[in-house]
Amino acid sequence: MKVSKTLRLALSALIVATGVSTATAQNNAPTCFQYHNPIIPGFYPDPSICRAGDDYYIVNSSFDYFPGVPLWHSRDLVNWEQIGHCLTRKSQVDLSGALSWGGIYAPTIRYNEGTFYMITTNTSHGGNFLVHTTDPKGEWSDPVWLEQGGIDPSLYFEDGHCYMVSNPDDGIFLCEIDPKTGKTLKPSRRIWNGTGGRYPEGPHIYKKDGWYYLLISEGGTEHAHMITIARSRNIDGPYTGNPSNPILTHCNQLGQNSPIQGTGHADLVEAPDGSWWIVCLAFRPQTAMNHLTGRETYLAPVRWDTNAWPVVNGNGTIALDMTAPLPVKPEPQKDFATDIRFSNKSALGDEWVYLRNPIMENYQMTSNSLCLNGTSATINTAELPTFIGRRQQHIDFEATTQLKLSQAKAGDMAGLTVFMDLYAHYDISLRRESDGKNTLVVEYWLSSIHHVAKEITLKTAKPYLRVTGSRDHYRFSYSEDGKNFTEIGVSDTKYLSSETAGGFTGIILGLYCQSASESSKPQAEFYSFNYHGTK
Ligand code: 6LW
Repeated sequence: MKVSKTLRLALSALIVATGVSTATAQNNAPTCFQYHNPIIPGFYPDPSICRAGDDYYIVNSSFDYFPGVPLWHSRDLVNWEQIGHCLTRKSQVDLSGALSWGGIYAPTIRYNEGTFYMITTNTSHGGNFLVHTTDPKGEWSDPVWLEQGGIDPSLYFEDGHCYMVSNPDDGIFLCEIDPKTGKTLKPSRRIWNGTGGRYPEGPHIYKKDGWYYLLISEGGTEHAHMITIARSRNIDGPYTGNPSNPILTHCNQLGQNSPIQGTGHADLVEAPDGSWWIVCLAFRPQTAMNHLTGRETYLAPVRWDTNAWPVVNGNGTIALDMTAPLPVKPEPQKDFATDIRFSNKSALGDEWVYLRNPIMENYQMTSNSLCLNGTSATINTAELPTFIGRRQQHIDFEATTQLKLSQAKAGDMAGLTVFMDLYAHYDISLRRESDGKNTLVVEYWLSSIHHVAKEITLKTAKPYLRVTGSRDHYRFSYSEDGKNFTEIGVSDTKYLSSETAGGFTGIILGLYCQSASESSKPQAEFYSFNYHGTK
């Protein structure tokens, strides 16, 4: 066939525009790019993804932290910028008394006819609900409460109908709802029990080429986690499982030596170029089988086999370093650092979270500090302590702050905590003594065990406190000048791990202030906070 010069030029322009190189276009293979997993490191579990035009959005569960449900945006699937949270008001998210097993569980985000929906469960107060907005960067609606129980609710929209799936009674149930009122329009019915793995959960429905696909997780969110899928020609079923299930797991021989474990709780998205992608959670064991950075968000390519079943990353496992035919050339991935000199001219980034519903008057930005007002609610309680932190997102990291404690009475404290939950945290803090002096204290709280590792009297009123994390240890040091640091404590990471401490969260590096008595109102001025990690 003779191809005119104009047509050849037009073809090469099209090839460039679609990101397919001339060399690979000839053999029909798309261009591959490298990226690094996790795409969102740190405690950002239960990812759900949707696309609106060229924009992708991810949400994660948030448990007892506020605001609830981190919301991320990307245009290339691998670089994610947090654009806020879906649940920013107590009327949307009551976390009173919530622990790290409670609060907000797995959310789903969907986009339908100009509106974004986020559906989730408040396991501590009220159960399943959804919120909606036309502007995901703005405020989301008040909750629309739903009747079907279970956890991990998801939505599927088709032809003016809105369907909800979740997992009451150890099975996947489907109903039709009115998303504006929450009323059930067609009663709940069981549509699949999974392949027999425990905890069938995390369901999502998709439609492709006349099939309804039902993707779920089984095995529980620990090492036996896996993704399975079933399909039906009818949304009500009957659903038939994929003979090749599970389509993603690391609990088999292929995954047993991977630095990534617990792959599960996934969601699929189709890119504008017709390629399919899966986001899932997984964790990185760092000291023996223990992990501390929480369950994180990973990305892998999906292709559809000749029998119309999805295949994840070729063999059903994922890797830290990935090469995949991303729909667009990605920007270099960012390193998730925080460098802040607190002042009322500097806004706190979206990485900062509070425990439960914060008492906002206890957090004030001054001209040169973030001033925390301590109360008698300590970080060892399920009350509302004065606590603000950001996630540990790397196994190797360093976090440094500088602070001053004032208006304090004997026993009042403020400092930096490596916080898994109220029962498991390591703290480096200032404690006011009855003679008015400050003692620098390193202490380890592990359930019924409380160990004071070091107490030293300081000359400076404004010390720098530092924690350095590595696979096996957290090291605590301080400095009087911000340059020369002296190590004063080291403890094992494993005792704070999810495997030992439990809960669904990961380590948060928290700044806190608390009083030893009702009558005392200490203030801690934090001047700066720096967090850097390498992997
Ligand atoms: C979540 C469930 C799960 O709701 O753990 O890993 C639960 N999957 O689907 C809490 O994250």
